[in-house]
Amino acid sequence: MSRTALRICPLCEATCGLTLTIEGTRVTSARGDRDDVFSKGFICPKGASFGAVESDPDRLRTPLVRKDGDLREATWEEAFDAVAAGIRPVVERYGGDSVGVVLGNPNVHTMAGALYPPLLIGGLRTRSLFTASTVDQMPKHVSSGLLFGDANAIPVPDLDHTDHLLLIGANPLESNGSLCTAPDFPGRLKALKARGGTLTVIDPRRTRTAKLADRHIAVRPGTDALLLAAMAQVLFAEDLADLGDLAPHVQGVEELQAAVRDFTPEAVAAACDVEASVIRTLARELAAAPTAAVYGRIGSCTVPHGTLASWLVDVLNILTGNLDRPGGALFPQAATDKTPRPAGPGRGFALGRWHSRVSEHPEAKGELPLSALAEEIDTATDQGEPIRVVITVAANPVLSAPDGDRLDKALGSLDFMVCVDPYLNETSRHADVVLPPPPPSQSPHHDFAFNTLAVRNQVRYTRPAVPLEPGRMAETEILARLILAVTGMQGADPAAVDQMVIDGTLGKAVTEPHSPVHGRDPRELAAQLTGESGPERRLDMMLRLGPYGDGFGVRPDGLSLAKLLAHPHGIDLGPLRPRLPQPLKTRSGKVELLPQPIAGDLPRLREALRERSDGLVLVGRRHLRSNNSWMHNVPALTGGSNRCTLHIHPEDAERLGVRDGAAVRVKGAGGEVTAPAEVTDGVRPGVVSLPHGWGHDRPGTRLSHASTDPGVNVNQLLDGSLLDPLSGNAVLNGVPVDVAPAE
Ligand SMILES: Nc1nc2c(c(=O)[nH]1)N[C@H]1C(S)=C(S)[C@@H](COP(=O)(O)OP(=O)(O)OC[C@H]3O[C@@H](n4cnc5c(=O)[nH]c(N)nc54)[C@H](O)[C@@H]3O)O[C@H]1N2
Ligand SMILES: Nc1nc2c(c(=O)[nH]1)N[C@H]1C(S)=C(S)[C@@H](COP(=O)(O)OP(=O)(O)OC[C@H]3O[C@@H](n4cnc5c(=O)[nH]c(N)nc54)[C@H](O)[C@@H]3O)O[C@H]1N2
Ligand code: SF4
Ligand SMILES: [Mo]
Repeated sequence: MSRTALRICPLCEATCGLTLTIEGTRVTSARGDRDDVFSKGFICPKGASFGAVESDPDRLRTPLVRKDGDLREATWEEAFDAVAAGIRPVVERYGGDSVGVVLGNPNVHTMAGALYPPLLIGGLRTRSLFTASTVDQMPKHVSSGLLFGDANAIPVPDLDHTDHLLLIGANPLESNGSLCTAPDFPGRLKALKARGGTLTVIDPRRTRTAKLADRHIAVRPGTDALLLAAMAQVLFAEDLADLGDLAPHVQGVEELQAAVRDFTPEAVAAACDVEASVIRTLARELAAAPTAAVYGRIGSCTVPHGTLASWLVDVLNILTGNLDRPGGALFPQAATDKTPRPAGPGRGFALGRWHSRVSEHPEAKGELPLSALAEEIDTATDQGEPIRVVITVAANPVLSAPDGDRLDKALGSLDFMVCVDPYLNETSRHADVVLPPPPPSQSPHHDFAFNTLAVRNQVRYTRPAVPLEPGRMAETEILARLILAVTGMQGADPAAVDQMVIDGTLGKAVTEPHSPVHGRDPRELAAQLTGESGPERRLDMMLRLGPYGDGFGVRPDGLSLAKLLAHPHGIDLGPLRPRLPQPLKTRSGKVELLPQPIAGDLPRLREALRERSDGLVLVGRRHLRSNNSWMHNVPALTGGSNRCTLHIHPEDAERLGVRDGAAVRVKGAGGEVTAPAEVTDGVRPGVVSLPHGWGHDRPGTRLSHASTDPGVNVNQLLDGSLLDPLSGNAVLNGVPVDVAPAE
């Protein structure tokens, strides 16, 4: 007997609603849910392989605990006892900072990852926090923090209504979008063109997205900040800057004008390898469009001037009056956002409140650069204790961060390591305890993070489609128990963790004048919460306190968990709407257009005008049927064009004597790898491309399919020293390399 159940897809940021077919406890197929209020039936090949992804026989079914050097299957009780015994003595002797917490990308794709890590970090009192953000979007957080006073206030292009989209360093036809949650991104781009809009793509590769564009500019990698600064300069010089309704909310326009004055198109053209006249045209088109949105992603973030480029993306939106207006770039309002407080000055955003021990990198958003994790473990200084224990949750930094070999060695030298991960992979092979979450069909799902980045306000929740198998533990419970184990409360009831959050949140809400529950009794409110589990009760609380919530009875038609459960395909909350000045939390209460740290970084950008090298630089790429490091073990998603090859332009190939299909050696500051060449004019001359997440040839892993075609780890070419200084983000694109035929 088969049945169907709904499940939001967790495999990328598009958050498509899926209809799963289930036989017994097995997901046998997945199709798009046509009634989903947001995705309306869209599905991609990864979503269609949902069943294959989760039934991978290499997925761990029980915890593993290291005994006499080997990882062996163990009970949950043994596993958490081992965690407490391994971590507590280290915390007591060396303090919380001696425990490094590493959070990987899939945390933003699970409810557990949204609800528990803050408590883990708070409970440990550790400042040794490293996440995938510093190999990804930290520059955007920093620029938003500085411009708007809130690192999480990220404007999203109004994809469905804009007349002109300028897309920089993003390839949504493969990635399905990022920091812009839009199921069927490809369809939405085609709709933009069908309604007469224009698409411009800036990318050193002629990607599938670039092929769709009206204009493709194959910029030299790493130079977008120069190009965007020149566009801003043109807007001022040609009197095209027009803030419109934004003007009263923005300060620093004149200072900005002065700051970009010398970044003329002529001055940047050679560095960017884009003609000055083309840069002028880009600026004019942006200003002339009835509405327009500038949007930058990986290729604009993971570069030496990532924060400046991210800042300039919003500067251009602001100067053309497109920030916070329909058709431009707007701030979404998610159902689980905090109760909106009245507009007015806030606390602002601070950078560098503390520094890493070894290289003294400033923290950003409470995090240290993932690039610095290895040295924080393997280097002694007189500035405090090194990291002796690492806890990873959904992270594979041995492949995703620079210099995996060094990190690999460092992880092997730890006193103790715990990984919450479904796989025994390049990172978790070093663990003393592995705690495997259940497959996604057995987990509830709500997108806490991606709804704050979605092109339409909407809310959806799916309960587990399949009941937890015997012997499994929900990831929410794993993390709650982990928190108890590392804070000296091993064995306590995990429900206490949720109750603590509920009591704390409601206790605070009743004291806030702007809260719908101001002045009420928190115990009375807590008693009203519904839900089958702690996480569900927390979701109910957040929905009810949130911007669309029922305010615990104040707005009876508002949102609650019960209401959401009554709408299994989700609830549409309408298009993105102007919200300024409410989201601003700067000290001035305005958009601060030229914040001091940005002004302080502009001289470095000016220097980049002079740095010219004629050597090859490396960029990455993504493949539709893959996802970072962890989907190469699923046969249905591998093979074909999804390969770890070096793309190289025919001119460069000829000059270097590289033949299509032949092995080439690629050398960077951090090491050397050998991969087959794929000669293609899909990359511009001077640029080569290797995808990331490969290199599955280390011993002690359980990745039987991935290890048959391991590929190479592109991040071994990096030594971890190249960072965007303001954000601590790793430079992963535009990295100098040498390429030669392999002997
Ligand atoms: N050169 C280069 N390097 C890059 C990038 C690049 O473009 N170029 N991209 C960077 C980016 S954007 C990112 S986000 C990072 C990603 O880097 P990471 O977050 O380190 O890597 P992932 O491969 O996404 O997966 C992390 C781990 O999550 C586990 N996992 C999967 N599902 C679950 C789950 O439900 N629960 C738990 N607990 N674990 C799960 C997987 O088994 C895997 O071990 O890589 C970065 N590295
Ligand atoms: N299929 C698939 N989907 C994914 C992922 C995946 O691994 N596979 N990963 C997910 C994650 S974690 C993320 S963060 C998102 C990322 O989403 P996207 O940012 O859309 O990802 P990419 O496909 O890496 O696109 C980055 C583009 O930037 C270009 N680029 C490189 N350097 C530069 C430069 O200096 N300037 C400019 N202008 N462009 C440059 C590259 O050629 C590439 O085409 O994708 C998510 N979705
Ligand atoms: S686009 Fe992303 S969310 Fe949608 S089905 Fe594919 S992997 Fe899943
Ligand atoms: Mo990412």
